[in-house]
Amino acid sequence: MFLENVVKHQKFQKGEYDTSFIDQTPELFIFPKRKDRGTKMLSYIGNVTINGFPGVEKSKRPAFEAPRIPKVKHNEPYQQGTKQILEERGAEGLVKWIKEQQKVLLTDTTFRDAHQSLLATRVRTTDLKHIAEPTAKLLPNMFSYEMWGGATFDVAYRFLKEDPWERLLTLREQMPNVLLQMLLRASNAVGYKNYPDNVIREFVEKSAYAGIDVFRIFDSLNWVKGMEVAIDAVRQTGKIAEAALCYTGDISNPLKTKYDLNYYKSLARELEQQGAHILAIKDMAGLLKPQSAYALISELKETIDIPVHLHTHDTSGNGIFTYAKAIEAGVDIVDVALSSMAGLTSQPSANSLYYALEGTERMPDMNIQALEQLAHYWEDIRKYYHDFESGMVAPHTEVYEHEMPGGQYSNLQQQAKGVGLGDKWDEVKTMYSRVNEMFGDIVKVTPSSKVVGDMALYMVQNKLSEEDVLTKGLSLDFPDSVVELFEGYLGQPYGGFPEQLQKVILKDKKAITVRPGELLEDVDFPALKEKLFKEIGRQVTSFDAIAYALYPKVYMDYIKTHQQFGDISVLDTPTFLYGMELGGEIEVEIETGKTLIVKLVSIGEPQPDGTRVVYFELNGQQREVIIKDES
Ligand code: 3PY
Ligand code: ZN
Repeated sequence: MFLENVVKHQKFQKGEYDTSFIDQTPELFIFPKRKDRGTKMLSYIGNVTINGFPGVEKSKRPAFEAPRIPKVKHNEPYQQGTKQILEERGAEGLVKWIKEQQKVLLTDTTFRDAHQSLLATRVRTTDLKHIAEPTAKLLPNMFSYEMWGGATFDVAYRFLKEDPWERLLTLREQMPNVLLQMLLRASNAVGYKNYPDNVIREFVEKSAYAGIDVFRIFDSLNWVKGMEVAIDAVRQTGKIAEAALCYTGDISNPLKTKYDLNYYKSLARELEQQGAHILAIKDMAGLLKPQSAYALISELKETIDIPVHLHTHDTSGNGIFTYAKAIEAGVDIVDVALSSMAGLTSQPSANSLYYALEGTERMPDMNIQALEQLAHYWEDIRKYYHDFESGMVAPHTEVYEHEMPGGQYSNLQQQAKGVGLGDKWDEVKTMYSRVNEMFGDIVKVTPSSKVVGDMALYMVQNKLSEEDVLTKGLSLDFPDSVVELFEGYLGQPYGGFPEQLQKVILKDKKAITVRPGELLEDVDFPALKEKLFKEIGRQVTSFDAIAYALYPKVYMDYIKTHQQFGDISVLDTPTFLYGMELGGEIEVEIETGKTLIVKLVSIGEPQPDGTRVVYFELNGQQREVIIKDES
């Protein structure tokens, strides 16, 4: 199979290969699934049917309608889009093209931030795959599709037990005409801590190779030094380095002076000098008010020469108004989500923006019927993931007080429940903003936002006030994430750390002020691959090696699940999350043209050793699996 992959590969056929061919072509090592996959899959289905899925209420499988997939002609070619502009004119040519556009351009975040913010990042590749081609064919005029990075990488391995690289390769194939975009946490890559420079470079190179065109790069403290390596790595690949300033505070509030217009202007200048092709304003909590958006965008357009791309969250309900003002002020690109995946902690709705701008000269080039049809699909898909919804059902203006990012709200709420503070959620939110003040009013976005959240939970749990922290701090064991922040391992905050607090948190530890990457030793990838090869007993791709370098434990747990159950990413989502009903039948396409028909026949009574026999039919043949009943 490997040889077959090699000889069929475009580069091989064109003779464009040398000794680096195999190393640079890691997808060749994605091997066909193992032979006993039928039984392994039945074990998974039996297990989830009996024991349920973490985070999903164990109940009867709801009756879901088949999702409405808009029909597009598979054989018809894709309309050319921004991807071809990048390929033909290069990064600088694409930037020039953006600046020439009169209409506002759009990025659709439905495949990434929308579900990260509404559904705890749980949307699976199969649900993205089924709508990828219709999306790219029906909305070929999008600037980009944000579909990777942020929390999706970790969640894919950790909870969905699927390979995020396969997601990227699959979507790239199905969406060849529009730029694909990812969110990169600069030196934190797609993780929660700083990684060695060569891990960042390797990650960027392989992501670009696998299909990412636009890298939105941000530092969780707006520390430009922490973004240098990532920006440079992206520029080296010929792709688009979109450097973000994270918006916090309120430029129109005269009492909030730390992050004022001048702060953002000089940050934008620095990012442009650092090599950004595009400037992103990353309003991760949705704090940018309409009039402030007008002021900020107008000033930035005067200050820098690169295009400006605005990202917000609609938590307060003011998102469309903010975009209208930003568009009036000349913003080049804005982020939206399809209506059924928009609003609340997600992005403002593309469908609403269409009507808000109808008839104006900056009206974006999009087809409202296409938006509505695609939104139907997502309306159906969203139901599968109901148990991961945050429970927020109405605009939440308290966000202007607590400043919690859209993607953090439901996560912190879960974390609070996990430590028994579910009934103290209001207190936790208030404490979150008090901790922010105590930390010196820092930028809060992954991972710095997580540190603020950890400290807020710690203080509520231990009934501590700010004064207690300062007076009793030397005898307190603060959460590791808090210590690391104050040690400087996430970088340096604007204005520095509050000194007295830093002393009690660090005790006798020393803080660093240099870029953490300068102190971290490079990962020896060949040695890592060899070690991993011994552990997992199969060829190790560069993709596997990066995943292991970023999250060794999460990656190894994923491998174990894979060994136990095989490739469960091929299961439909209702079966994956809820299992099967007695007498139910499903079809599973395990590879193109090869389908298994699975019927759940009966479930035996629990045995004294706590197991049950689950009886299936697999393509008409009786099969049984033994499952441990965890209840
Ligand atoms: C992430 O880092 O995942 C974010 O979405 C931050 O806003
Ligand atoms: Zn966001």
